[in-house]
Amino acid sequence: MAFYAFEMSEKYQVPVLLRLTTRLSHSRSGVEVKPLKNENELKLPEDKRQFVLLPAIARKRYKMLLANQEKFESESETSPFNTYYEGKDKSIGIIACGIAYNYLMENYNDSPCPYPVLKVSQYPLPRKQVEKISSECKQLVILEEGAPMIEEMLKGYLGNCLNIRGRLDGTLPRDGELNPNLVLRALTGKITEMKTVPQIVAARPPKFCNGCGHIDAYNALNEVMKEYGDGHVLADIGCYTLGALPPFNSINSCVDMGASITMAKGAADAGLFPAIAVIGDSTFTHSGMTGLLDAVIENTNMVLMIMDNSTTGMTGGQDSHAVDRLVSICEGLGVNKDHIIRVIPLKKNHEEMVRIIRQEISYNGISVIIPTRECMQTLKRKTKANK
Ligand SMILES: Cc1ncc(C[n+]2csc(CCOP(=O)(O)OP(=O)(O)O)c2C)c(N)n1
Ligand code: SF4
Repeated sequence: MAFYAFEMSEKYQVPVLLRLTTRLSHSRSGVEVKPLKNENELKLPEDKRQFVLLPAIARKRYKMLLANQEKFESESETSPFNTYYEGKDKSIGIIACGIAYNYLMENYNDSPCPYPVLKVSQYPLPRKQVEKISSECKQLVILEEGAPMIEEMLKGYLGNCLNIRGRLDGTLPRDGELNPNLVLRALTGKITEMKTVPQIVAARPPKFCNGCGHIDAYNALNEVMKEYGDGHVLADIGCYTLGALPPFNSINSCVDMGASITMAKGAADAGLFPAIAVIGDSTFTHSGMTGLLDAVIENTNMVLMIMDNSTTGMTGGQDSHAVDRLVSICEGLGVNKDHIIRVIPLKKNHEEMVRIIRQEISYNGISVIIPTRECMQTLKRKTKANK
């Protein structure tokens, strides 16, 4: 679908979004790989103002986008990703999209699905096929992950004249992920045979790896924060977010990449003391640096901890731009050299870390503490490769 999306994008000169839902993003399976295409030759846009989205130009581009809607719709009608299955039992018609289609079909492993099914994986909705299923069937059940986008759209397509069931009328839960059991209950009103989750995929709550440096950094921070109570530590997304869970309960926020620093700054501006920001090394170079510049310029009274494990741990250990650069980046942004302090998060250094965190909290200005120790997983992989 990614190949196809790029082709559509080139053909119509529009961005095409590939929409992934939670379970798909967190699944593994074999995939069929197409031969790679050669990269397009470098070519500047013919329309020199294509990417100059000043209001007057943007208004024209929007007209072009609207003019293309009919073409997009006819692409959807003939798309290989939108298919119509002619089931015999017309009491229900099913519109299923993405992974919800798999959940549906898991219920019909042994026998074909008795109902007509329109599988939608390309948008806008294929209008003719939607009209076909809605005119053929007494009611429609809409199966879609996430927000009930199709269900809401159908009200516009078909008006309220048709019996449409899905997340909006409670046939399916309004939030949360779907699964084959919920789908079966939506169709039959009951779960005849509960599908159980095989042991091998049983839930495993996330936790730090043994020996992770984040553990030692949080132990030190927790000891200091006992004196101040909850609500002072604004954090970010990465392995260190696991510090939100017991037994640590060290952090009080995780909103989006970089938000720790700007939220801590806002909290400090509003009078919170101490205000502590906790961010990973990769997240810092991705989108934390601008917030730090702001804090430097306004000499905000806060402590920033950059958890440097020399990698992007949470997403599988990709290289981090921050490696060997954190101190010079902070200096470059204007943090006072005396208040950029590296510590090694190890049990034996606990007292020293506690002392430094206390000392920097008592400094009236912006301090950066950098607990630095390599992620256990990348270290293991490197050691193995060296052997
Ligand atoms: C905008 C955005 N892009 C990508 C991600 C995926 N993501 C989750 S955590 C993370 C970075 C984690 O690396 P780091 O900050 O170094 O912390 P670590 O996991 O190594 O402790 C990324 C890229 C995201 N959450 N948001
Ligand atoms: S992957 Fe690395 S950073 Fe993440 S918990 Fe494990 S040791 Fe810590």
